[in-house]
Amino acid sequence: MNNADKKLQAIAAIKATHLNNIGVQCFDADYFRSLSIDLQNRLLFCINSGIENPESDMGCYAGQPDDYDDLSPFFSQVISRHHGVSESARHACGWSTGFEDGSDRTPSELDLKKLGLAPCSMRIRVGRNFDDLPLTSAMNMVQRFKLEERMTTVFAAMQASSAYAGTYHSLTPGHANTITDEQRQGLIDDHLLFKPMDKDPFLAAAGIANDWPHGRGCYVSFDQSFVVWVGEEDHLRIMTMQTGHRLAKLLSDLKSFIQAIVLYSSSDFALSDRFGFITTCPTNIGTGMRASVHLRLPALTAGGSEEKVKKIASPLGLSVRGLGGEHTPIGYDGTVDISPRARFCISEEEIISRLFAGIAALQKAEAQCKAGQSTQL
Ligand code: ADP
Ligand code: DAR
Repeated sequence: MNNADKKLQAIAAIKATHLNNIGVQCFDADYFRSLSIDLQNRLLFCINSGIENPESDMGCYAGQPDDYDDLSPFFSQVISRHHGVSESARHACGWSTGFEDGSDRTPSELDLKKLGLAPCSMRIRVGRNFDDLPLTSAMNMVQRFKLEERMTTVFAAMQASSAYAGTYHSLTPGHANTITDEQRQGLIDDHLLFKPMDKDPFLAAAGIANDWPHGRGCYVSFDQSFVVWVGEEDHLRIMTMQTGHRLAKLLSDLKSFIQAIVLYSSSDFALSDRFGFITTCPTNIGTGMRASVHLRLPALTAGGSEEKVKKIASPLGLSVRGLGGEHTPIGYDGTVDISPRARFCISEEEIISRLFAGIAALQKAEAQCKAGQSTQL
């Protein structure tokens, strides 16, 4: 039995037992057999993480920027299942690379002070990938060094900007900007750098953690408001993190920061007419945007569990993560990471509007819980 047959056998077994594994569930053997050998290999590459980790939710990652379009019968099903859209859905890309339309649709309000909140830790990030390199799952060491070198040049150009001037911290051994383990841990504790990737079974099986930690690092502006991750799950995670109330300002600041990066880098981001901004994981396709606020909900998290928050948040289209992000525990004081789940077939402006509405609803539920009332939203 050849390698492909073994994989097909494994897929059939997982399909029968793991109904939540979207990548495996959307794999169709007849479609697979209709493909060229090259596309068959690319499709098997994409679902390898779901095969090696049957308990996956998404169960697949793209390997090449063109995978979504070249394997669209598969990926349109995956996207439909995860994002709750039709298989023919197309993402209208408002924030195209050059922001050609120049329009600013940022909602003017969305001030968290109106909800009676103390200054909050707010963060908006987007995943972006260059269109002239494989995605992080399929890069080799040379390509990872090429990505880091490209961004080192961009970060050097940024020193001329008072808003974005900062420091690049490399995880690459021997890099001019390489940092110590203590410095790395400090950046992680401050939420400025991603967790080690080599121990994540999903990322390891997908190839995303290959060559760890070579070609990885993070850029942090001197005021720590603007951050770029290099070589994590996407080529770039571009983000702004600020403590305050004004969500709309964060969105506007991020848009300007992305524009500066586009200006300084002589390469284009991978962008599909149908799927929007290309990301390694289909959960981020479209806008690539996650907008989050750290919210203290001591009544709803009494006993240290976020289950009650999730029960309220899920119907509101909100994800609940821990203090350290995905797959981490909530804060000892009941702080949780709240963000809209939607990334695809939604505008960036609508994402922060949903975040604001979600926080308002959770604040109301917290007050009801604190007063001993049942949470009625
Ligand atoms: P991503 O948001 O990039 O998908 P994670 O959920 O793992 O990845 O979060 C990455 C890091 O960003 C974690 O350290 C997490 O604590 C931090 N983070 C996310 N949202 C906020 C926020 N609103 N304020 C401060 N840190 C945040
Ligand atoms: N754990 C993987 C990926 C889920 C989405 N999270 C990302 N992309 N960080 C799964 O397939 O469940």
